[in-house]
Amino acid sequence: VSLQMMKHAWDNYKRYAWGLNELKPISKQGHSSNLFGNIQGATIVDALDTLYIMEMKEEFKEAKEWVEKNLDFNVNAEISVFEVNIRFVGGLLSAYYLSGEEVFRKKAVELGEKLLPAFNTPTGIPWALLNIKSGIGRNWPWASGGSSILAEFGTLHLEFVHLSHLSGNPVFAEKVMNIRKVLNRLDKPEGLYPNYLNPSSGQWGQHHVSIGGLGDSFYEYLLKAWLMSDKTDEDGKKMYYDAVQAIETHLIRKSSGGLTYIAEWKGGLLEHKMGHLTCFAGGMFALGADGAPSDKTGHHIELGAEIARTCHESYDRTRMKLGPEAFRFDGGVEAIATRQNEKYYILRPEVIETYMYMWRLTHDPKYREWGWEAVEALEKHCRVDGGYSGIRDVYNNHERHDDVQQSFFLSETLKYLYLLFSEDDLLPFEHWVFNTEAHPLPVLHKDDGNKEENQK
Ligand code: DMJ
Repeated sequence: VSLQMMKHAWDNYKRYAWGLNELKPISKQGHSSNLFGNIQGATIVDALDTLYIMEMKEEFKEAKEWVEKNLDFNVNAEISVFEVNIRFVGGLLSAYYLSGEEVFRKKAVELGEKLLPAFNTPTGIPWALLNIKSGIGRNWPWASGGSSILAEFGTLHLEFVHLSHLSGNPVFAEKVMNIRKVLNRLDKPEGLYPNYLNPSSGQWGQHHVSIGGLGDSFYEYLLKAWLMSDKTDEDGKKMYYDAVQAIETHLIRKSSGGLTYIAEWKGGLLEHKMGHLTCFAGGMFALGADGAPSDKTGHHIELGAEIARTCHESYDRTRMKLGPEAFRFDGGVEAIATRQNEKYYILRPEVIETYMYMWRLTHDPKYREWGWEAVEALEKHCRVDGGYSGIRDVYNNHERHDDVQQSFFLSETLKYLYLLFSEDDLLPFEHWVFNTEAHPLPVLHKDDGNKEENQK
């Protein structure tokens, strides 16, 4: 089924928005997001590995040809370093590792080089935004006193380690190792990492902590850096398990109805709200169970299972059986969005992602059942003639579509669904880690460097 869904999403993108970043499936035209500046083709690059994995050979071939001829980074564009890294660098790296086609390696390294000026700050903590022509960077104007964002500068590690590996140029890995160093020198309030860090002063901004937006994939990349290093990156390991400990103590709570959730922390006060983005953490906790002290393994799996259950409830308690952007545990509600501007669903993957991890790690059939419920809801409410669209209010009887087919729907949501219903030996966890945009990257074994050398 996810293959049919992919075909519908891809064919319509191809028909109405080919070469542009994303598709507007209702108005049947291209959608451009300023996150990618003038870099074009986000959907193509994000979808490459999904096409490959699903064995959509024709489509993969036409996507590759587009990359060869048209993917161009010599543009005057201000881009989000984080978004371009996870979608474009990550997408190109995976396409290279899966297919072995040199063009993807070349483009990934070329783009990586374009991103390097973002690290020209007094501390080496990169800017959020970068003009890839002039090399001038800056931060989001709304981010606490000129701060960089934890989930942005903390989500470069996996890709940059691979860029060094594939280019033979150590500079990429050095840049991300330095981020670690800066973080390790800082005092952390209650052992927690605030979402904001000023790249000039090297001091934290506001003490807001989140495992959802602004924080999320920083934690994910600590764990995955350790896994991707064939479990040799002890620093990454320690930082991850220490962080989880602090998160459990200060952010994880149980509702009176028995649902475990992860709240947001604002200078010591809890906001009892959990984002859809935060739901990825169920899969993360379960994936990290193995490396936890042996008396804690079961506990980390259990935590993953509880987060999966809570997130499933957030879907089940809506009219459309699709989860809202954020749900609350206060004012008499549990796992329900109470604010109008938190009731939308934009084809995000995190809940299905967690089902996929939980399925692989426990084989409890309920995760496939829950995944199937999501498929049915997507088909019923998000599928339109011209592709798939997000929904403005999942509690409403009638769909009001937002008219965007997000590129992560093809790279993540559909890929995780496909994996949920595939055998475990398709991209096994021993050999692959998924970047935060679901692009698989191989685990690097100690002798990998030599092997590459031998092949040359
Ligand atoms: C994706 O780009 C990535 O999963 C990122 O980590 C968070 N936001 C979207 C999907 O919701």
